[in-house]
Amino acid sequence: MSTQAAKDHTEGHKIPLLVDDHTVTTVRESKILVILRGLPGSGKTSLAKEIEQKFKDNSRLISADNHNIKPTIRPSDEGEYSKMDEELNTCCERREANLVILDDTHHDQERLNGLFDLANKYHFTVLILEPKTPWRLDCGQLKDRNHWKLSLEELKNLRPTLEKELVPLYFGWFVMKRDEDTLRKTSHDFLEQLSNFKPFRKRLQEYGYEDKHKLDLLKYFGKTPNILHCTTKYCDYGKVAGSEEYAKMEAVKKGYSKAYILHITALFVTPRTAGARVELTEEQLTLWPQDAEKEVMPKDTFPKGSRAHITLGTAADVQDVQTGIDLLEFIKLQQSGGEKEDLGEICGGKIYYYENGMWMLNLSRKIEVKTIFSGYYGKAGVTAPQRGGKKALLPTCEIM
Ligand code: 2AM
Repeated sequence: MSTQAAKDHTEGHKIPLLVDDHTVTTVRESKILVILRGLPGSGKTSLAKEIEQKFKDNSRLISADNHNIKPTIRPSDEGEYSKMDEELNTCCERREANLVILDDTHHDQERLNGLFDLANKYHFTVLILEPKTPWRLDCGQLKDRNHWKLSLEELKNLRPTLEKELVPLYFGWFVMKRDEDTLRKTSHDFLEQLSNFKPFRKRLQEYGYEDKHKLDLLKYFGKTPNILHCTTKYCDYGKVAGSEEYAKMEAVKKGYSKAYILHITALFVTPRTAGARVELTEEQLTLWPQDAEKEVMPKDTFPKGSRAHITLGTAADVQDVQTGIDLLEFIKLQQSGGEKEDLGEICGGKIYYYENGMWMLNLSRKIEVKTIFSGYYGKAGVTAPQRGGKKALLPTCEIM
């Protein structure tokens, strides 16, 4: 790449992953799969190398060029990715790097789906990055720049698959590995203590159990998201109204790949869901959709960001989206000044009973979790079984 070209795609277009110190530190402690996407000659390789250099101690760059895979529109031949995939799988499985960078055109949705599955399997957060070079979609210029010597026609055939932005299933803040483990333990301990809490055992009817019996909340909330996250916008790959507009928002473009610290102020449990209430900062609120609250409770009025939460677990047959609705129910009760019972302290906070099996633990100290703002591109409904059982990793509720 010429000096001018390098300048063009770096100056003014630096992504948080490369220039934001907090992001750089967070990424070093995380598991991230960077998928570079774009036409041949658009500047992917330079960007890939720049990222690799920045994180040189714990990154691995895997390039389709190095495996001699020519980017074309034809269905990829069975074996052509086998060596590259072997390298990728080994790298993830053996934890050879915590930042894996894939340099390929990534124009084929089937290929991408396989990569999203792999990211899920190994618990990597995905970042899809595209070079910002002015010529990235200019086939006339790309013809002279791509080292595969693809013709104008071949490039024009590839272009439609790459000019449209990939809209994820949802955008959100993804909790980084270490904090995720701690948050899961905190949730585990809270659910365990609440299961044994006398006032809770006295009010089990809302959960469909006889009062005074023991209900194991860890089993009850048997489903938990594969990667803990706070959804900002559910897009269903662009099918949801307003999702393309959201993806194009300046704040979203700027915030993508950036690290944020989320503040958790409370944990809550209802007969349907278990969740963590998130208090958003001014900066974080710029990523919050205007209609996020109205979308699920059109008749009520809430301060922006009221629905912000992390789903910790859901009961059988309950969708994750219910957690945010349950949180808004709590806030509605708080707004109307309704009765709530103060039942003392457990798990580093004050526990309150509202009504209809709704419990909230207001934490005396906010929990801070490190996150990266990105999208979830894989299949819908990927959840993991609750890591429950007898063996709590921490003896009591530990608040970070
Ligand atoms: P959550 O954010 O409450 O956990 C995929 O379904 C993800 O998108 C889940 O994490 C889910 O809930 C979130 N989500 C937000 N709004 C949704 C909607 N309207 N339909 C489905 N899922 C939604």
